[in-house]
Amino acid sequence: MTKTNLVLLHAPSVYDFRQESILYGPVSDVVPSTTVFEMYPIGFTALAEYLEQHGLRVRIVNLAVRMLNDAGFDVEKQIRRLHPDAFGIDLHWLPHAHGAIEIARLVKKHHPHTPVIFGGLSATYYHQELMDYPAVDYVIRGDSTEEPLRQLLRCIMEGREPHDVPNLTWRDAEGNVHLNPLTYSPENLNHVLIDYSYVVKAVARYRDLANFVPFQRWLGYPITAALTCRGCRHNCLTCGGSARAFREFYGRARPAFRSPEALAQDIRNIQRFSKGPIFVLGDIRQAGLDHAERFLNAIEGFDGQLMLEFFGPASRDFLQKLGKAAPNFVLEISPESHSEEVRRAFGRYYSNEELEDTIGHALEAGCQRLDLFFMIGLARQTYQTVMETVDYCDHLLRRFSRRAPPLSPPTLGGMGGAGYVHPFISPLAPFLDPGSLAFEEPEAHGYRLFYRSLEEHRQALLRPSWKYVLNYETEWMNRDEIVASTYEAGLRLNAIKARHGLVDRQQAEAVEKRIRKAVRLIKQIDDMVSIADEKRRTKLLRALKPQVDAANLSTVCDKRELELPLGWLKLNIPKAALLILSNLVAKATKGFRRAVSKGVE
Ligand code: B12
Ligand code: SF4
Repeated sequence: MTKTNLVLLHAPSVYDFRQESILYGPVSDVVPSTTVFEMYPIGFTALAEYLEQHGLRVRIVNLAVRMLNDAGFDVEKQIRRLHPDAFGIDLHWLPHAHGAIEIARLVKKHHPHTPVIFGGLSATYYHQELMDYPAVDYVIRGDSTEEPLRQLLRCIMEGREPHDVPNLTWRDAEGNVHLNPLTYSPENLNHVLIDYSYVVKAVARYRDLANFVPFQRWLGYPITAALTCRGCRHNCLTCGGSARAFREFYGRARPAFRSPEALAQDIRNIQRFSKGPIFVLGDIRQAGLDHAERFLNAIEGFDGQLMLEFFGPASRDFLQKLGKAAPNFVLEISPESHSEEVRRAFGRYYSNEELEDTIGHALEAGCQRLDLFFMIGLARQTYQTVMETVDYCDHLLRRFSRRAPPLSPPTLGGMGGAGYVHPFISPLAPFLDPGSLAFEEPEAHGYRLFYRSLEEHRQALLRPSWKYVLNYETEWMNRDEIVASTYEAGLRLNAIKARHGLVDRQQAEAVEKRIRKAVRLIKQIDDMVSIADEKRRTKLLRALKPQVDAANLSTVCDKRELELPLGWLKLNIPKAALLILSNLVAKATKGFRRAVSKGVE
């Protein structure tokens, strides 16, 4: 078999979460991942596809998902078996600060001479500090690393020093650290392919599905994502992916958009192998209404489930056009708070009236379901305002009680079938994003930070409960209040959802039981933390592990509430096989054509 040039490893948030007793809390309740954050960055597939098109061999190994799925999975054995020219590890999300660095150490333990490359938004932010860890050799900065990574791999394979590789932070043989300029930041997103065709090919090539699965429940709920852009136009207060953060830390002056036609093609390509919902990441209106309408024209007639996120209200006219183009559409909006004052302080400038108009227009346009996300830990938000947000959810559920038309294809599986509006509330956790306005100027925005450096965050991830992991508190709520209001809001919203038939009685009872258990555990852990004798403290915390593990998943809501009902056929294996075959044929014909043209020469 041809040698693999690069292995991309995705680490769990905490290594080894299977041994540690940590009450992670509701940190991942509203994303598909568990608290291990086992989902790898969408960029893994773009990087792999790009490098393969340039003649390099790449393999993805999702260590986090393997560890989750198999308690006996031997990470070191897996790492020992791999022999690429280089390893790449993502530190995209800061919650991987512990796992990513530990995995780098293990790689160096078993392959001391193989380079370790880090990348992702958090790696970019902390690139200089990462050089203090001997297991990390290179950091490629920025949001578009396909081409710099290709150049670096060539240097590694040819034994050259990478002085000219853009965006690279590296250590030379004498131990000197070099910061190459952050100059590579493509204007648009048309140089990469983000349709998972690499994954489909690689699964067949390596006969290995287990390492490519993006998150634990994916085979049962194969949701995929299509990326509209890198960067953002907005400046939400707590977001490390804001326009300002991209400008100051990731080398991007303005967002890079994928052309609407290419985006529509990505979605159609995904539909060839997956019948699951496709989540279009980033508001399609960000590049302007013309751009959005070109997308609607290009996607016209799409019959799959398309989930779109709107960063703010939309007009009746636009929603009607959307409903016509993609009749099975689902929307996600994050008003963050019912309070217009809190929402404004966050950086979202619209009223509840505009929000409710949008909800109504969307329903009228045939929207199948509308998810609303509210957050806890915001500027100007008090315990009382959090509870009022929950009351507002009740109001919305009463106002929009009309059932959405049934989803097609047939509604089987999933949990979120009933109802139209689905509200969720969860804490800003575990970390306030580095690079966000609130992180960079905490006092000016009413935030107080507990940790700033990468090392502080790495260590914080080992604290026994999410209250101690949180890297911030606000002028309006301290850590205890953030935790308490989260659980109280969770209990109240759960009861409201049960009353409106969004969750059945059994499920609501299970959620309530889990929340009450988590509240008891938080208190017990607080008592243990104050024990001075470290040995005794550790022993008591370890004894709590079975209970902690049971309380860790889906705390303030059931994760399956996020899911749309699906038909029986979720992954279209015959079509995926056909896709692989057509790729192989295309490759062979290309080789044949090259040979023929060489012969002609
Ligand atoms: C889309 C998105 C998601 C999607 C992720 C889809 C996916 N699989 O990637 C979903 C909704 C699932 C999600 C979840 C989360 N997200 Co998010 N997300 C975003 C968003 C809106 C866009 C990200 C994006 O544009 N990616 C595209 C580019 C930038 O990344 P990429 O293509 O994947 O990778 C490129 C580079 O990063 C780099 N790279 C990445 N990995 C590697 C590895 C190597 C070796 C190399 C060389 C390069 C490299 O190269 C790639 C291609 O060139 C940003 C906000 C923003 N505007 O950026 C937040 C953002 C990235 N998310 C964030 C957070 C905190 C989270 C969560 C932790 C939230 C939570 N508590 O649940 C989870 C983590 C989920 C998990 N891992 O399990 C923060 C991260 C801040 C930080 N520094 O930690 C951001 C900045 C803002 C925010 N608060 O939402 N997110
Ligand atoms: S939270 Fe705000 S700034 Fe961040 S990606 Fe979303 S819209 Fe952009």
